[in-house]
Amino acid sequence: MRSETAPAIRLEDYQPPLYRIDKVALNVELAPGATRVTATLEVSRQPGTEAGAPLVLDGDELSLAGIKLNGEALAETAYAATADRLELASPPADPFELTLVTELDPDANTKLMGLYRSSATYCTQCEAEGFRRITYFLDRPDVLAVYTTRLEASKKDCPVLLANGNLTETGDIEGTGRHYAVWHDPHPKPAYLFALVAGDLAEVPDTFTTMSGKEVALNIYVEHGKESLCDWAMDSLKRSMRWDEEVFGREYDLDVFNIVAVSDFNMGAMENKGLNIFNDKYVLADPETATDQDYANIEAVIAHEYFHNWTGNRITCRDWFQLCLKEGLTVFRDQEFSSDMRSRAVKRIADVRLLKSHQFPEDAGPLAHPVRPRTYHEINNFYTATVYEKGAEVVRMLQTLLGEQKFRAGLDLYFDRHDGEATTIEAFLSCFEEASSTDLEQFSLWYEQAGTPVVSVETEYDPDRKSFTVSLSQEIPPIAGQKSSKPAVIPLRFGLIGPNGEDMETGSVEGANVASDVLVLDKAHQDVVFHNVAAAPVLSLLRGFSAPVRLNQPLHSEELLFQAAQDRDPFNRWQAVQTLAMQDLVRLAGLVRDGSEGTPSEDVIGVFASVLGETQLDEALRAQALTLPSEADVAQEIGKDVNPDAIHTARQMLRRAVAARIASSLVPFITDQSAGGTFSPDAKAAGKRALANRCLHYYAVSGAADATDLVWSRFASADNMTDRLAALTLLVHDHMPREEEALAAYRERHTDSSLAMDKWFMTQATAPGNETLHRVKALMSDPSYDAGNPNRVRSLLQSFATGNPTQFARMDGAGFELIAESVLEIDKRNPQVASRLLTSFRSWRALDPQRSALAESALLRISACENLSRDSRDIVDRTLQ
Ligand code: 0A1
Ligand code: ZN
Repeated sequence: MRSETAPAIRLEDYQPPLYRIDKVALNVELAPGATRVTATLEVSRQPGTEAGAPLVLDGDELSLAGIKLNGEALAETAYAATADRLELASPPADPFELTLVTELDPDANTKLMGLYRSSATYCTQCEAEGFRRITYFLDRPDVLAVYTTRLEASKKDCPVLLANGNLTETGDIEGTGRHYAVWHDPHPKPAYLFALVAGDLAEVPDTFTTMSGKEVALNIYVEHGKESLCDWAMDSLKRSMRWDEEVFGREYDLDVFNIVAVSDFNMGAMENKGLNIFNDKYVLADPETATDQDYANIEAVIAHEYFHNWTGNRITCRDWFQLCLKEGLTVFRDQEFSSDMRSRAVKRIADVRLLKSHQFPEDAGPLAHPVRPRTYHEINNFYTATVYEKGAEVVRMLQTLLGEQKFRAGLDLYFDRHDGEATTIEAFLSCFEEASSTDLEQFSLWYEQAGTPVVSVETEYDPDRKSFTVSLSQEIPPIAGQKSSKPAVIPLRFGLIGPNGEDMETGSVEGANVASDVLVLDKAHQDVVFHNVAAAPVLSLLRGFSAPVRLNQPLHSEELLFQAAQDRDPFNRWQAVQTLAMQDLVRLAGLVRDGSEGTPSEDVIGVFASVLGETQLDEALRAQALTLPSEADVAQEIGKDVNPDAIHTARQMLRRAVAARIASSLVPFITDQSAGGTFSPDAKAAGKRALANRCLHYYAVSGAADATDLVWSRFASADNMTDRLAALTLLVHDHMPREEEALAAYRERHTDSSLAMDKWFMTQATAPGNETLHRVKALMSDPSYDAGNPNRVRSLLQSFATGNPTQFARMDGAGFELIAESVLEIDKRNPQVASRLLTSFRSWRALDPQRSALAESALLRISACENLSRDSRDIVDRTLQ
């Protein structure tokens, strides 16, 4: 029997809860195999609820071992309990106390939702609907309760007992070898923010004094022996706490802030109140095992989870449709934090790269959905790039449209007005409307409409009138479930670059609302006329990527070359270089596909060569500019009939041509970095490494006689993971002579670090070439691989499916088959990891007919499977629709 699609949950059906639960007292008696949870709930009717209305609590794979009402055992006829539901047919009219006992087996919980064990540590994951796997509850974000949690466990196995809030009591249970701890969290919270941890962990302590002088104890808990890997995470935490005070006036509100790193975790991290639980990948770092990218990610994720304390925890979501209320806003906040810690331009480029490579394809394919979806079957599948990254772009546009001051005033009003509430996007936007006296009704379409708007631009300069006309139009291409769309409010940051490279002053402007350097496009078509423009300008539009749109602006290569050299907006300089490269890659890929000859454009090669010498730009920016669009980016630009092999060949051609042109200038950049000195993870030092490694990359590709020696020596002598991994990737991806030797040496060196071994798996899984598929299959039986650990699965299989376009979409269908089989296998134990892997098929319809037929048959195989999880059923159904 085919597994059934779960019923659709719709935003329009939202009803407030009939009952409230004001207090929760949990007593969790932890023991391997059998953990007993006693939950005492203070329940009362919501105003308007009829006396005796049934109380229906959520459960998931639960078994009820006891139930009492106001301390008295309840007759069997008074309730009905199944694994996923507990109903009291007619509860008392007055507030009452309901005591529930459930028995759990955390060791058998392979879904990593609810209470489970990672290595020997007990931990929880309750977002989105994991609390109902611990006890029966009104498991929805608009039921806010004050929690007191008593934990009890073997003192030897679990010396550390943690839960949300402040520690109020500890003690031994005489003669049993067991002990307990009681934690009280005074802040009412939804169940998805509940957490507990128990285990034998090392504590890394520190303190932070808040802006009002309160001392907060900070602790990071990790496996013993990993204490020295927590310095960067702790430093990032303290900087996040200070920054949120200085930039947004937000102070921390408990006596302790605990972070626990676990090695088995479905997502990146979780913002549980006062007890953040992290995938260890976003905590542990030292130069030996972490790249500069890892350091940047740790800084960003630590900040993200901490910032949730206000945007998510103090003010939470009314229902899961409002997920972007906390996620979009918190991503915006962590992006701003990283921009302040590092180079703003480089951070913006990295964020836009991520948006274009992850969110744009999502928005153009079968899994497209609005930033605030209107319907879902499985909420776990909506922790997407659209909700997170596009959600952050929408907040950024709000800031651009209102200006920084009014934006801040709106946010202050939001914090004041909604503190302690579970609220909505409408309430959020109202605060900005009021604080800025702006009507945001049309703006709110950004939350309602899926798809990426295409903004088309034509310009005309009239030398007699000295006027410059910009004709703009916007349209969202039709996507599944959305045939038509309304014009959005699109802030376009711009400049008119004059012949001398400076931005020109202009006279009056007609046809659009223009405030300083932002032009607002809010109609389907708009002609904007600039008067008193002294000479024909180059229009630099969408500076800083001021809106998440695709820009269709037909600039000649001379104009792009001019922009690449002159634009005072670093983002658009970078963008101009990318656009030039992209145009050439699309042209070359077309020629290769048709079996024709072609050579890369001299102009494009020239522009890359000139970037290297732009010493006034910082190294990180030059490294970004020297990076060609990825194969996936080119595939997206081509959009249909995609042939990944042709794209790969085209990209290799351009890469080699650039390398040949700049080879003779590269060595000083490469060796400059080997000079050594103490390692620092700061942005400046990381930028230098990035540029050096980019140069090493081109040197290796140039085929210079000593290229292998240079790459090998970088690999062998590197004193940090960034350099070592960059060299390893070149040796493996370009199949250089010492490839195997390097892989063996790396393995030998890092065999004890699973995070470093993830990079070893990923490097091999993303190597182009036919033999990769066999290698990936062999690696699945490697002793260091563990199919039950989400990080390992992501490093080997997810990176193969998303980072190796030619091999995933092999012409024999074996790449799709491997992923389909793996999805089916993983789905049995961990549906969330399986369904995420399955999303790698999302662009299958854009492939050429032969490949898309192969992808479809792999998808149909998955779809035909009996007992598919709700998570994977939802994704496969939508992908095939
Ligand atoms: N809220 C967390 C991420 C998270 C989301 C979903 C999860 O399970 C379905 C787990 C964690 C964050 O934004 O960091
Ligand atoms: Zn988040």
